[in-house]
Amino acid sequence: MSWRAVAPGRVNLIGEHTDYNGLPVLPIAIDRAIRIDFRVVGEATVRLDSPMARFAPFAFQLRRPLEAADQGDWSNYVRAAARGLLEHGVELRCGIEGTVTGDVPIAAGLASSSALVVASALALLKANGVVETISRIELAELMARAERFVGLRGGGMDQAACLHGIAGHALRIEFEPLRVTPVAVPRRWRWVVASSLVHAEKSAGARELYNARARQCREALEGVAGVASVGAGAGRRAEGVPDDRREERAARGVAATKRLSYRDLVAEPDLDGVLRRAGRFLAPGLLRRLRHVVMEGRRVALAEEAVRNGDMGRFGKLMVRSHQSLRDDYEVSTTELDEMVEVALDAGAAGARLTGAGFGGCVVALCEERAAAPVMDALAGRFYAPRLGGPPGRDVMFTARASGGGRVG
Ligand code: NG1
Repeated sequence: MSWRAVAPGRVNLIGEHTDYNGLPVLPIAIDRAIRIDFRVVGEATVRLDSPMARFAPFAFQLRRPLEAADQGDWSNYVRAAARGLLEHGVELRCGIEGTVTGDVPIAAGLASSSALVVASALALLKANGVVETISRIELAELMARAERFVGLRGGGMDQAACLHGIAGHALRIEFEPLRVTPVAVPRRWRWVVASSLVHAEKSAGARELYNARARQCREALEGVAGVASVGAGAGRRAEGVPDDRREERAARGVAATKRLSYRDLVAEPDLDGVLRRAGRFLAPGLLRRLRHVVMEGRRVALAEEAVRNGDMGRFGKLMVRSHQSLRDDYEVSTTELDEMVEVALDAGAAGARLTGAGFGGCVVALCEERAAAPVMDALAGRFYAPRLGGPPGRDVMFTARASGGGRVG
């Protein structure tokens, strides 16, 4: 008897590089997925292959400690899922044998890696008859932790989106604790996804750039703890600590008494004031990282409100601001991504931005139904034709539909 585990990729609509800072994101799960067709085997072994030449067949034992293969080896995503389950105490007595296929573009910021991790976990749970023993939220959290085994200090957006997708809905995902709230997207809007043709391999080059951003965010938060009034409770100044004293403490790197979080900062009524004061102590690069994260956190809330009000024009404007901030403050955009955003907006998109971690990958453009074709034509003519010498394939540019989450059966 054979089974199939399916896990979708995702397109993040807004809320970029906020998840690992404990702030919400707003992605959709898409109608492109990683699939594992498998049969259950009586021994605790995983044996998988793929029709794609770059993915060599592999096998490993479901036994602790489960060692990683070489960096960049695709089996590491499957090993990560298995290791996550084993370390959680799931008994994996049976293994799987099968084939991995899929149509989520790889290294494109569309969470193909998390889709493979989640599909692997679903297959292993099914093989051992324990799918129902673990909730989707629990599995999303577990797989987010497990994927870090591959090296990216990522947040939990991708695994949660992959497991909680709902057709026609964006997903507001909050962290600590993980919570997913569906938000219906008005029907006549389309999400055009277009690749910059630059791969951002998170298991290789882009990994260090990504992890460095996460580190800088932590440093920036520590640096600002002394100048934010929010350490003593959102919206209030720390009582009994005069401004100059607090600034002096910050200058010496002394953290405020309560540990400050990005969530505190986003809730701060005088955020401009905090950022101004932070500018006196933080290195300019760290200030820019901090500013992106907190302003992006605010944009997610505004964007959600816009969708709920059916005001997609406003949503589009927030996407544009998000892109500018990722370009100027977070410095994860590329000239290709910037150019594509310009072309899409010029051709009538209501909004456009890079999606995923950046350093290459894709843009997502929000288009009214009738604007989708002109936007795609403009990207084909102005961006792809000079680079590809012809029209882009379906792997390079497509419209993404908000779709259902991972499943096995
Ligand atoms: P992509 O671009 O799909 O690798 C990464 C992280 C997300 C999130 C985004 C940036 C992983 C698996 N994915 O996504 O958690 O931080 O970057 O918003 O770590």
